[in-house]
Amino acid sequence: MTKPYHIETLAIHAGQQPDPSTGAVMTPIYQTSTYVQSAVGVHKGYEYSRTGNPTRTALEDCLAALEGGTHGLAFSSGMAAIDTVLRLVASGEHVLAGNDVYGGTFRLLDKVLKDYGIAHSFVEMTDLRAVQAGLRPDTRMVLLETPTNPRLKVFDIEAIAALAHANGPRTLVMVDNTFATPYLQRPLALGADIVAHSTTKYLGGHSDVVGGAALMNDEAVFERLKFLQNAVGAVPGPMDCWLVLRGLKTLALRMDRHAENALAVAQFLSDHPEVKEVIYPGLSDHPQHALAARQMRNGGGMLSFVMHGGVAAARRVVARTHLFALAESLGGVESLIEIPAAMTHASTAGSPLEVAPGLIRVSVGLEHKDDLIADLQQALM
Ligand code: P1T
Repeated sequence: MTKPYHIETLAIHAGQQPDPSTGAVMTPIYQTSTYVQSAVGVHKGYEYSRTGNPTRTALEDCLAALEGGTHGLAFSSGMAAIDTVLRLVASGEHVLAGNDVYGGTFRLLDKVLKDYGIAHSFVEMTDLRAVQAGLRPDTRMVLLETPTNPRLKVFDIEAIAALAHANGPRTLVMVDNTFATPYLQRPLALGADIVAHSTTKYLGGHSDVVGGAALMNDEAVFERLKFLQNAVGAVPGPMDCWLVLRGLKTLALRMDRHAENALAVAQFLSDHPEVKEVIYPGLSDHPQHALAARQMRNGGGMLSFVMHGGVAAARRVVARTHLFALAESLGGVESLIEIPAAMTHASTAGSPLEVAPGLIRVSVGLEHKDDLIADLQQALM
């Protein structure tokens, strides 16, 4: 049912039909580890829930449809999804990554995979010449987030995918679409080979589940990743799949309001005398605003800012907000605030990806924007 429907409709229906045995309109939570076989190897398509589970299948099909992919795989976390995709890279091969990524992705490359003979380098992907110069004959994977976590850089997916594919047939492009979601941007249509997600964030949308996903079109890539998903085993349980499915139904509504609120908060912060810099792709002074306007439906719900008063002022602000909870993660209905250098990105300390200690990151939620602005106003005083 992919082709003729808009993403709002796919988010509610793709992969989901009324349950054939009961008529239940909502996908049941198939809380089972195994499935009966009428004779050895004769079954209804499911043998064991690490390999496949009907609630998970519904989520995988829905997420694939939203990203415009033919195949989807769900994982137990965003890191599990990224780790499994990176197992396409063999020892002796290279990963070229953008120079701003989630701290866990940096840690996986720098503190885990390096020890297994997988090399990596980070480049400034707003500079296409740097991308070109960073590609090597042994580059198997180009990995980027856009907008990036936490600096909200916007990278040109189409141009980077073209450079990567010109490097040779083995070079694949993985875009972590967690910040934008398929409602704002669809990397597969722009040339990416694989889209990765932390479904913990906007896709689940309610801060009540940890999950991940990988979506793609290429049959051979899917078959290998499906094999790895089963062999490695980082699969989500049916209840977690159901929570993400439930969250997805309101994705379009939520993302429009997240962006409306984030723009209002970004404009308020930009006008505030104590604020030195605001980074939000939806503001016209963002360095890649024109690209963001072309590549994304709106500016999204994430922004970062820096106070004139530096680290001390930043720590004071995050301790004084009431509606914005001081917490890691993002993408839920409630607003969150954090200091990446000390929290989500602590693993980058001492590396070229180290985040400035005074940078404040905000996940703008769905509360009334006037209440959010008033909360920041009193915290900044
Ligand atoms: O937390 P998990 O579901 O494993 O997802 C990891 C991940 C992957 N990619 C991006 C862009 C992410 O932001 C994350 C998780 N990020 C946070 C927890 C955070 O607060 O930034």
